[in-house]
Amino acid sequence: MKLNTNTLSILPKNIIVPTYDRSTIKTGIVHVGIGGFHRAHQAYYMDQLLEHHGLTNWGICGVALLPFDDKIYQTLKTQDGLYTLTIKELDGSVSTRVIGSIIEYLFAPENPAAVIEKMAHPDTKIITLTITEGGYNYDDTTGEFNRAHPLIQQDLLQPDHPQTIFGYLTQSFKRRKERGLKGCTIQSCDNIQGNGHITKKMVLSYIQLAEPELLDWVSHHITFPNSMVDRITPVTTKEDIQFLKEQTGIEDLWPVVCEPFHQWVIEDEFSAGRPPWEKVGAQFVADVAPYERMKLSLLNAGHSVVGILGALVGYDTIDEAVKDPSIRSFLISFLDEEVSPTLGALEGIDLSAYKKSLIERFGNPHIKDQVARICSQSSAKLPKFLLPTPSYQLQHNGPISHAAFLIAAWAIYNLGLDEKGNQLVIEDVKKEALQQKAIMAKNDPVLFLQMPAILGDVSGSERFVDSYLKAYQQIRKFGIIKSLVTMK
Ligand code: CS2
Repeated sequence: MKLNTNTLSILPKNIIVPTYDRSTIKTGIVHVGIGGFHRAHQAYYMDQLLEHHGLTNWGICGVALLPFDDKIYQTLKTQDGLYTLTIKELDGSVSTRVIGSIIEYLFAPENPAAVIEKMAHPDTKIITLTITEGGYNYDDTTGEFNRAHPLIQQDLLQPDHPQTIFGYLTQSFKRRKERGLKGCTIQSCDNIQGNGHITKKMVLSYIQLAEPELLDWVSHHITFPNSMVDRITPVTTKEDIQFLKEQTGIEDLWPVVCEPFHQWVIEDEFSAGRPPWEKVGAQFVADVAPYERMKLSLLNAGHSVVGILGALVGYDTIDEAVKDPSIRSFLISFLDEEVSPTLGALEGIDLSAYKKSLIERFGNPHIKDQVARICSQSSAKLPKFLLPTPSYQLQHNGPISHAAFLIAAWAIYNLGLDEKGNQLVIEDVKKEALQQKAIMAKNDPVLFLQMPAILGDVSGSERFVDSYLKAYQQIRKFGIIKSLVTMK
């Protein structure tokens, strides 16, 4: 049975479906980046609110921004914005629901004017973003906006046909100002420390180049709250599509599978109002920074550790890799000895319980989170997730050997083969440069560290370099698992 509005009422009884009248819901949120994560997280929270709290102003308009986002746009169009979310518990039990909160969808490359208008529409109160860690277009060392990016240059030349989020937002702000409309909130839902601050800085940097006379209006009418988002959502596989069909009879072109855990911690700075997300479990706090630090440097960096080491050993999924005793104990000592001391006060949070639950979540064998997904775009992820830890530890004369080991493993990973000799699937915008450095490093390992835009200041530390060199030689000589044992 194909999934769409007409088939909703005849789906099997054990499938939870929206009972609210979707045709009466207005769009209050424009979301850019309708990938798996958004559909497992924010769209899920919104669906809960629409279902249980009778709101009618907060439907989502999903925007597919990039040409290769065509597939998700076509899927949503075919299915009237509906899709299934299957939650797989640790004990193997499974529940499936249809999410109805995405009411509209637009494909930016096909109709940029419609996207600008939607963003500028008076009913649009919030524009939320999941544009990936690399999507904010800043240099990881300087923290400054990369104005030389070719798409940024094109947006400056062709403001009415933008290709980047910066071009779109600027045009929509301009229209709001010209029409005497109120402002709105831009809310990043990506994994970046201070994601609201970064978004603000990058958007203002672009506006400074494109429409400097708009800066004053933006600073008075637009807010950029920080938030921490969390729910492990693997890439959808053919098996997921097949499983859904076999179990429920539903043919969903792009279902989403995720873990049961979800968390959303948000700063309450919404210039044009917001949905009462706290009614469905979101936390509003004055300062999200400690929560972000905790999540990024334990969960996301922990993921990279398990992913990169696991890839080299030849594991395909995160649960297999984290169940390897050597990888697991390396992860635990990294989190306990190197990361935890950097986190500062975390009021009301039981850190050991949080770390324990992380290991359990990584080990969920039913969601089959892919090592390849975790390792993808590591050149954008490591500077945000992992490197702040050794950076802090170097300043405080603390331990850095696990972080250095991981960077050595990453240098070897970029050679493109696992230890069984199988080709690694490396997805990274900087793939070629990384591979070149990795090859050069075979003769002189320190050369891999000479990538300041990715590795920042750690490569300037003699202590870090020594530890990296030691790990590099060991891994090349004995392989990952034996080298991990020597770390104990
Ligand atoms: C992962 C995240 O992409 C990654 O490297 O660590 O996607 C992670 O699964 C989410 O942030 C969980 O909230």
